[in-house]
Amino acid sequence: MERTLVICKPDAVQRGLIGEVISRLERRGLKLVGMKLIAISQELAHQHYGVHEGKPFFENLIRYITSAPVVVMVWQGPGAIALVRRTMGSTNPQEAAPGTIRADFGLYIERNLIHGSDGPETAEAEIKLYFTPEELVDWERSTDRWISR
Ligand code: IDP
Ligand code: MG
Repeated sequence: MERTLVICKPDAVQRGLIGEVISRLERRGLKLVGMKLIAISQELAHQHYGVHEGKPFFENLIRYITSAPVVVMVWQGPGAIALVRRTMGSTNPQEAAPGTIRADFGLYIERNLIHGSDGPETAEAEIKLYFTPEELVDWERSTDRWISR
């Protein structure tokens, strides 16, 4: 089953929106298999966002993601990667579709509340970056038979 990394970014944590994000993903039917509150170090931030190094917003992005604690999570389900991306909305909240997390709670691209892996390779690499295998829990959910076929 597909897994994806989700981060409630510092603004989501500071604004008390952790529960809102979790609730939306839970209601969607996805299963939470890992979660922790952490402070992202400079080194981890550079590893995670290395692909954006050199872009004009890079330094600001590093400052943003390291500015306060974040909640990192792994969510599992069929097509979880794309499903989370659609639930998040476009990178720029101004362009995100109404009903998405970024549209419902965001105004600026620099404060867009949530991260979600953008493909199978990045999901695998990002999950490894934040979680050891022992920190991920493979569990049976009693509601699964009402959610899956
Ligand atoms: P994503 O988070 O929707 O996958 P990416 O293009 O991977 O978007 O960018 C990573 C993060 O970098 C964004 O979520 C946002 O926080 C920040 N970012 C991306 N583009 C810009 C920009 O043009 N200005 C400022 N920040 C940006
Ligand atoms: Mg991205």
